[in-house]
Amino acid sequence: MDSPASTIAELIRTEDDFLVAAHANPDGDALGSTVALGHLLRFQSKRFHLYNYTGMTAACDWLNPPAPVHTSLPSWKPRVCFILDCGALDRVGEELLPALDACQVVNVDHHIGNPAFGDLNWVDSSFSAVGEMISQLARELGAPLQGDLAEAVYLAIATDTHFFTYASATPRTLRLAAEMVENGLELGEVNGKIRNQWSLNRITLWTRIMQNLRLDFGGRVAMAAIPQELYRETGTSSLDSDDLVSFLRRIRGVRIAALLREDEPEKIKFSLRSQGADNVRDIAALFGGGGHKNASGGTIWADLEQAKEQLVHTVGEQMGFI
Ligand SMILES: [Mn+2]
Repeated sequence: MDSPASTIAELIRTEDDFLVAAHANPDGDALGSTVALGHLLRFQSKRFHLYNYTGMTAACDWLNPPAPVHTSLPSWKPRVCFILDCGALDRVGEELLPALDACQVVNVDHHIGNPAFGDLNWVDSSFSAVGEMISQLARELGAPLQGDLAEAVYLAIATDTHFFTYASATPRTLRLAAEMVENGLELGEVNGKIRNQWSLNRITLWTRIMQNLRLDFGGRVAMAAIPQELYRETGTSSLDSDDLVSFLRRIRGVRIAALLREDEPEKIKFSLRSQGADNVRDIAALFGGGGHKNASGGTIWADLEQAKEQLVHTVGEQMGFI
């Protein structure tokens, strides 16, 4: 049987008029894989439209996409729509959803629990990032992993593995990175472009959050919370608290790190991080959430204080700390 990568590569060769979308409020993998796939479609001389509901982020404005990443749909009708890095279809945003009926949907994702919403589904949680999956399409299509394509793939894998510190970075991921470095990717330069993007406002936000973090169960659980007004007060957005939950894990002895974010007064988003055998996906699932074994999240419908108590209690119970 053909591998999913060869099936999709064949679709790219034989079809035309592609739309490429990833989840709104894109992270490095969403943008990196969108841009990388764009390079492959350019390489194949196809008509394509790169799309993101909320658009490119300022932190990634150094990327060189083959065409702009639009926040609106094309004037022409796409025949094939790639949906990248979306564990659930609604993450692409409400604008694209109605347009998908008219095209062939190709779902490329690495989230456990992806419901295979595409006409063609390549869902494989063994990949560190969707960008790593796109690199396999590049191989199938004979596109060299170098230059702007390599930078986009590297952005995806480096950010989703937190610079190769998560167990999701496999030998295959590291070989891919090594190959791109052999092909001329400048690690010092590209890591600087990815990492050195903080604003002073972001530092202020992190300082304010850290002042109120709490440790429970003898320091095995670290938890921080972000009230809605804190973003306003510090001139930041939720993108500025992106990696904070991983940072909490750096406290010695912490096994589970939790971050809660008040989106609306009774709508609290939470993220959990762990390491090794400590499974936070199962904990998130108890709240209707999902994700990966060591990185998960979900929503708690309660006020911020109640949500904190519910989450810390559930974590303690599931981990056997109580
Ligand atoms: Mn991803």
